[in-house]
Amino acid sequence: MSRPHRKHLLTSVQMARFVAHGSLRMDAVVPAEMNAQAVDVLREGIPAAPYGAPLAEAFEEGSFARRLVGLPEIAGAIYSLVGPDPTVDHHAVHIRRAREGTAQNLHGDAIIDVRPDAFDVQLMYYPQEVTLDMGGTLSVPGSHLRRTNESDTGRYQNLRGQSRLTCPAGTVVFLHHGIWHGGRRNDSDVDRYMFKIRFNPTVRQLRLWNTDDLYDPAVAAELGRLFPWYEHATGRLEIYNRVKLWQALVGDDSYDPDYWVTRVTNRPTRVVAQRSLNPHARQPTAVGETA
Ligand SMILES: O=C(O)CCC(=O)C(=O)O
Repeated sequence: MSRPHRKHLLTSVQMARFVAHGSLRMDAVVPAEMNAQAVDVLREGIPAAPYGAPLAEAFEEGSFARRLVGLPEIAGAIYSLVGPDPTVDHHAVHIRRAREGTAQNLHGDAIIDVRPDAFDVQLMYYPQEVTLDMGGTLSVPGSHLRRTNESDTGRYQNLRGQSRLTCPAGTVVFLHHGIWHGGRRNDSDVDRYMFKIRFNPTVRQLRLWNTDDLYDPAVAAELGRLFPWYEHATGRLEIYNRVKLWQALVGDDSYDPDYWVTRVTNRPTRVVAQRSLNPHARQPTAVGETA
């Protein structure tokens, strides 16, 4: 995968928004002629690839999936998030059948994955317009760094601030691997299709995006965002977690706009104690004492 043109890379503010929300949405980014082919292609199925196949091997040159990930804005976002030459962890076509009668519970994909300084990205492509009654994917902004295990999250229902995706045809959403999400019940008469690809990075996720706006105050504003479902105190841990992630992404351990990380990682190593632990050793005279 060659480096996309700078104008297609994400900005620092977009990256910070991804780090805070755990997702990034690109409305109608796939052209209409591809969307028109997509449902037939997805219905037929995308050929399977072994876990961790290089992108170039997972999807044949010229195939629908390859053209999808090669669209300039999509390639730019993938590069910004996971870098060049990611591997395809797995991919799947998800169909919510018309009037199917059931919904998926909230879940995270895979197992508990608490990497504080790296992440996988899941691309979700919606070839059709998704209306509210088509059961667009439910997701919980800011849930991706919370430490819960896969389907155990299903015990939570209707969190304040959760979002149900409605979108125009050709929309792509990028999700952090940990985000809580689930397909909703499709109450419409139309089968709803979504194609998902999970990418693993093969390089350190370090300043891969367009960093021209790295010091824009909007970056800190994004990273400090609170979401309505957060508890008063535990919610602050999310800010801490995302500042740690941002520090890793920018390669600067001193970045800490609200001092949350500095405070709890403060373990100075300079020793000024003068008294020896050995009771027989001659102890130095304390300052101000007469010998
Ligand atoms: O169909 C959907 O909207 C989401 C499905 C999904 O992401 C999953 O099964 O993990």
